[in-house]
Amino acid sequence: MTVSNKKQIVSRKDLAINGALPAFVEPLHVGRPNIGNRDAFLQRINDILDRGWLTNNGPVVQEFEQRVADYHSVKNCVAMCNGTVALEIAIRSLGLSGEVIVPSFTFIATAHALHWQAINPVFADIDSETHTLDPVAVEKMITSRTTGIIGVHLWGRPCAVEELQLLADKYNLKLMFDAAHAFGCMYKGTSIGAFGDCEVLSFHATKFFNTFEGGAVLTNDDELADTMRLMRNFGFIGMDKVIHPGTNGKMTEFAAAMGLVNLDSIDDVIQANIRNYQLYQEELSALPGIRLISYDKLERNNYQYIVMEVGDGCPVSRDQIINALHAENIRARRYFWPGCHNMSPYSDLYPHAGLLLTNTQLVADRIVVLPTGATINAEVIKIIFSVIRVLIEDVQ
Ligand code: T4K
Repeated sequence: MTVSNKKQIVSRKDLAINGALPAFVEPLHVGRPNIGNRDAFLQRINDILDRGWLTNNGPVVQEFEQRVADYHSVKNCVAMCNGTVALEIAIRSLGLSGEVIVPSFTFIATAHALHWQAINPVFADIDSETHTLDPVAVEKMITSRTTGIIGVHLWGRPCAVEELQLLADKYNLKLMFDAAHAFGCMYKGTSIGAFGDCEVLSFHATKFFNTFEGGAVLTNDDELADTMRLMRNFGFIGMDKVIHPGTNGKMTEFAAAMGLVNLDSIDDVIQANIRNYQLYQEELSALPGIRLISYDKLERNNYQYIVMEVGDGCPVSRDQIINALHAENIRARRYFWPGCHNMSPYSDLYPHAGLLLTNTQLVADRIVVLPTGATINAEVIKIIFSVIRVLIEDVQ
């Protein structure tokens, strides 16, 4: 099945001339949604409207949960209204309290999901190669108040899951993963969803796989899944009986319909992302001090993030590159600069956290995330690189 994204990029002949370089008429974004077959989606929406069952664990959500669980070879998928609420519910269902160790180099939702529940996120440093939690740094941050660890599979690259599990076992801690970027990704042949006590997906519009807004918790623990199902529906069991504290974390039937349609075109999206990654890689060889992060070719990955590191050997800074790209309407991003520890409220709560986050600071200052997805092609990638090349040549 083909991916029917609205064509966003105009062809080169339509590009306006801005100095020596063609500029994009429409902004070229990171995070353009991958949208599956439109007719199939509209058919599903009509069916939902005819049925008159819009939310509250309807048949489409149930079908969606089964398909996502099967895709990840995991026993339970508990669908939620977004990834942040899924994180909050997972954290609460595991009984986390006191301090929980997380990376600072992540989207702010990872830390906020803890702070929102009066739990202190304790930031541990990352490995500068993998960009995920460094288990040695994690161990140094464990105190008597620590109850858990949340690893983040950043860019879809799995954390050091085995080492983190050893630490969790050694110190009797819960271990969960923020797998917001890691839909369908694998580690040593095992799909995301099977690691730790549970793993949390995000289906936000900008993600590899989207349901407009949405999220889910994957777990092989049936009891935990049952608790989360209660918690996402106010703790209701039956019509009049509440047996657990809860909130409203439910996914709508419309969101699930979007997800089911997008699942059908997921292989096309991966192929487009891999093709783009390879094209970016080819262009990159000409540029000094710049490299793309790598993905393990032996493992399934969604290649949703084209992450460029601007190293010391590059004659221009990361921010000069970002500014040059933005001037050409290419909206590259500095995800996840400047790190959660430098954002409110954490910069006030832990003003000295940066002292122990050397790699986090180093990596956060180096990253440029470039556009990818089905709307990007070889011509666009060449233009993006010519913007960077011209900038570098200008200073050399
Ligand atoms: N954990 C991690 C590690 C995460 O990365 C995230 C979310 C979460 C947890 C929380 O999951 P959710 O609660 O969101 O399900 C975006 C997303 O809002 C956020 O979901 C995502 N991470 C984060 C990495 O990126 P922004 O601030 O970059 O969003 P925004 O509005 O600037 O959109 C980015 C670009 O995407 C825009 O330049 C244009 C494009 N776009 C965006 C939307 C919403 C579209 O083309 N169409 C759209 O509908 O945060």
